[in-house]
Amino acid sequence: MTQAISTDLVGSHNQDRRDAIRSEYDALGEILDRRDVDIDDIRDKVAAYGVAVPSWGVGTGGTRFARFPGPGEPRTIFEKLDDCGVIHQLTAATPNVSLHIPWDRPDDPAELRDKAASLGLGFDAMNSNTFQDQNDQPNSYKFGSLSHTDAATREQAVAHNLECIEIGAAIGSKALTVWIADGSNFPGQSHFARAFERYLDAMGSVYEALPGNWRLFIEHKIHEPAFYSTVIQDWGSSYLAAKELGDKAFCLVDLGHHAPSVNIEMIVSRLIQFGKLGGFHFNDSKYGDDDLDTGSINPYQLFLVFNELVDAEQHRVPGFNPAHMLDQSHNVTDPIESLMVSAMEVIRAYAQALLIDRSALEGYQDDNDALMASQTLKAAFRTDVEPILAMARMESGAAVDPISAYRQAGYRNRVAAGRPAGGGSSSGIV
Ligand SMILES: [Mn+2]
Repeated sequence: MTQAISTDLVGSHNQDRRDAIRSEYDALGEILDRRDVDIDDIRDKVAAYGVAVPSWGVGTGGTRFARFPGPGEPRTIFEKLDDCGVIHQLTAATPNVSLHIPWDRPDDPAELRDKAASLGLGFDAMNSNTFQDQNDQPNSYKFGSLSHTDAATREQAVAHNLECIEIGAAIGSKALTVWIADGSNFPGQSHFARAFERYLDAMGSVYEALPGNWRLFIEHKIHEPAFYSTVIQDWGSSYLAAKELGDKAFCLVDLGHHAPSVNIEMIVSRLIQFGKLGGFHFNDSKYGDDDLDTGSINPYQLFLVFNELVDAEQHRVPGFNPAHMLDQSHNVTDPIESLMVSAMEVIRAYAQALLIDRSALEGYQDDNDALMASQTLKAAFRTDVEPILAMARMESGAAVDPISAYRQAGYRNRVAAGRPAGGGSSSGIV
């Protein structure tokens, strides 16, 4: 396997921290033991957990106003995979990459699959793109894609999604995520019901083409780029579409795609209860679809989402298997650093949710003891689980402190020499 960061460097980095981590882990183990929690069980679950990295996340993103490229941006899907390999090598938390077509369209899918395998990576859901026009396409998506009023444009969008499935099948992916930018900017511009009907009809053709073991994820978004209405604006429309399409269609929750103050963890619970939670795009936001690093603004919300996921896992909800993916845009940080931090924040939320005293919580809920129910969640959230995460990383051969090891290795400067500025591929916010 190819390792971009010297394993000697990682080894000596960990050696320097080994005694401290062991002592912190043992101290936390005693605290958890008093709560009847076996710290090794939590560590094993943490070690087995993975969240997928989006290929577009390793490039510098932008805003509606400007994009400020960073040094050493990956120019091709192969260079993006190299960066994803670094993230996984140092965190042991991101074994899969989620690709975007056409940005990552390979000349030869087998070559892509081999490259990923050489880095110890696999592929999560494919992402189609009908929210921008490509140079060679006959019909424009300016006024929509899968829900466009023009049949030929809808057919073109369907054909693109079928190509994504075909490429994905060749590289070992088993899901397609569809987010459309279709919507309207003005009241009256679009007939809500007819647009949704056209979408369902077109998505039906995509659904029919899914291989037997594939899943279709429908990603909703309340606004942007359409500012008055979007065709799949919220989890209600997403659920209706998933229900209409069939058993292989599910809803995908991007944490930034909701109205302000929406209770996202409750949406997660509803989708779990009715068997339609397909997966996540983790990120964080303060105002809109900010695509900030996961857990950077509202870590408690992330924890509450994981409370629902662990609850479902422990109650063995049939068919429960949501895809966990990051979806962020990095404007002012090194994308590799942001993605490493976010992967660790997602795992932190998972570990904290595993610490919830669930039988106590259920007792307080039955007794209507609001204060103690809330305190039970807080007790888990307040626990500093960093020693568990660090131990899991160290034992997996990843770095105790991934950011520090990454900086020490000088990876960014090294690749910048071979990746001239201005060559960055288009990356966006989806
Ligand atoms: Mn997304």
